[in-house]
Amino acid sequence: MKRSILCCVILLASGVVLAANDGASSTLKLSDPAATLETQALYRNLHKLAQKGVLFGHQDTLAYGVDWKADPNKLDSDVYRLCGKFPAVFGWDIGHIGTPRNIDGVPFESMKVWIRKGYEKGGISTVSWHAQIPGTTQSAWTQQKVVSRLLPGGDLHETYRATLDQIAAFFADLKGSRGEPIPVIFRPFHEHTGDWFWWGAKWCTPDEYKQLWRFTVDYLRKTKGLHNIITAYSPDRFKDREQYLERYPGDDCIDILGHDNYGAFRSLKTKDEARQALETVIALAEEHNKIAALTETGVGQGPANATWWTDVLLEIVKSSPSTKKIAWVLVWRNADKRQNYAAFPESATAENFKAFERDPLTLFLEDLPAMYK
Ligand code: BMA
Repeated sequence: MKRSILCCVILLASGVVLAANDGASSTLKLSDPAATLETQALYRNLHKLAQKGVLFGHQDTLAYGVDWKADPNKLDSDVYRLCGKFPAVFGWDIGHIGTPRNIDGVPFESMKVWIRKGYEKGGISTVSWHAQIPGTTQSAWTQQKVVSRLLPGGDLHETYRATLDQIAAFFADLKGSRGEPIPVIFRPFHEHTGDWFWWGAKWCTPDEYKQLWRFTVDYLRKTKGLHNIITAYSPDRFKDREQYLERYPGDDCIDILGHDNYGAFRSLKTKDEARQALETVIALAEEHNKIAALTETGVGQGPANATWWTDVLLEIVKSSPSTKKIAWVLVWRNADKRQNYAAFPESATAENFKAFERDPLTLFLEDLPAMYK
């Protein structure tokens, strides 16, 4: 057998191989061999777009903004109010799944409506999970060794399965107009290089962390039959590629090599660290035939950061040919006047954000080609 054919057969056996007809040398590989066609298309198109643009994302953008809450029957966003375009990537969080409202008060039923509307408009939804300790109301920030107890054989394993059943029901309810499952990017157990969450590095071994991921993904895919899930791994700040990969669950489990980084993106004082972090994530994504993303970043929208969008964020993203290949950047939520990461009409960063939007590199919802075909 020719080496190239053999190679192809091996790849086909371990995941969905998506030919990348965009000049990229790699063969893109989605971890779910049974991913739906729309999920495969989204992954392929995200990779293709990443070669020429950077999608802008915002957490909870459709649900509320500074001083307002949305009506689920219409689409609104601080970003839209300011520049007339919506983010291309919609961030959501399923913390407090199993109750009517998420960790930040967003009703789960409304969240489903917004995910459906976002999809109909051609946008992309990514779902993080500030998970309470399963079966309890103890928050994600509970610093306690609990991961091993959730794994098969652990005393909380059945409880964990029940929580995953609730998540599976939420994902299964996301259907497009033809009844097709809506692809979503699932980003649980994030920032695990820190020790602030119960799944953080201090509270479980690398093996336990990987097992938690692998059990979760297998359960959603194989037991619950969900094939509309693209997974994102997102360490917080890391010192080198070894630390980035130390808890990586594997190419057959993960699709997006993400990174959460607020600290190094605050100002140009840490530009080198931020650039190197992006370069590492992008190089690793290329080596693993995956997609790289800056899954969380941002600063407050006050006068001290008036030109942050172009002079810091874009400056870092454009700092090398490699860094420009980050598929998206997502900024966190606009909770109120004190906690806000996207510009809004009265914010000190408003004019600069418009320049960021006009930059040819940035892509908003209205700039996207069809992502699901
Ligand atoms: C944090 C803050 C909190 C929020 C949590 C989950 O970074 O925004 O206010 O509850 O994320 O979204």
